[in-house]
Amino acid sequence: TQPERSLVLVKPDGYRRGLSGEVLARIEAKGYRLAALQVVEATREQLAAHYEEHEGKPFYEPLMEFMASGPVVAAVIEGHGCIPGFRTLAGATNPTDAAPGSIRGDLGRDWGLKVQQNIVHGSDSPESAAREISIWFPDGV
Ligand code: YYY
Ligand code: MG
Repeated sequence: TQPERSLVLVKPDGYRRGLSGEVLARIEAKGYRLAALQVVEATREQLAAHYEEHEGKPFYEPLMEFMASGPVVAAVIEGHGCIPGFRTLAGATNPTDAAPGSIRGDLGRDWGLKVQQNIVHGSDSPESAAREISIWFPDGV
């Protein structure tokens, strides 16, 4: 297989809770390389581009509001299989369902809100990864 890159976000809940280091440590412990890293407050435009596939869904507006509620850590990670590999590290979207050992399973929970606050985002395909990396790192990696 070819080495590949994925876009990872530590979402505002993870950042606020001081879990950025824990997430990055798990990525590095897995063996993926950090190719780019920044703390950033997302603009509405960035978030709209990032979540364009979800526009119109019931959780879209709460998701946008949540993602704009504070800084995120944006990272580009690199390694063979890192796109599906990070999805496995992250665990299921709903932290209640996420397996122990995963980031969402170990560190997340249901807070009774309109949107899942599930600590991390990871690209779901090579196409999404390329698109998302250009949104968060417009000057290149
Ligand atoms: O890729 P992943 O983050 O695991 O889930 P998506 O289906 O792409 O949804 C993006 C984001 O939206 C999810 O991380 C939380 C939120 N969300 C939600 O709050 N409720 C849902 N039923 C589905 C998604
Ligand atoms: Mg997704």
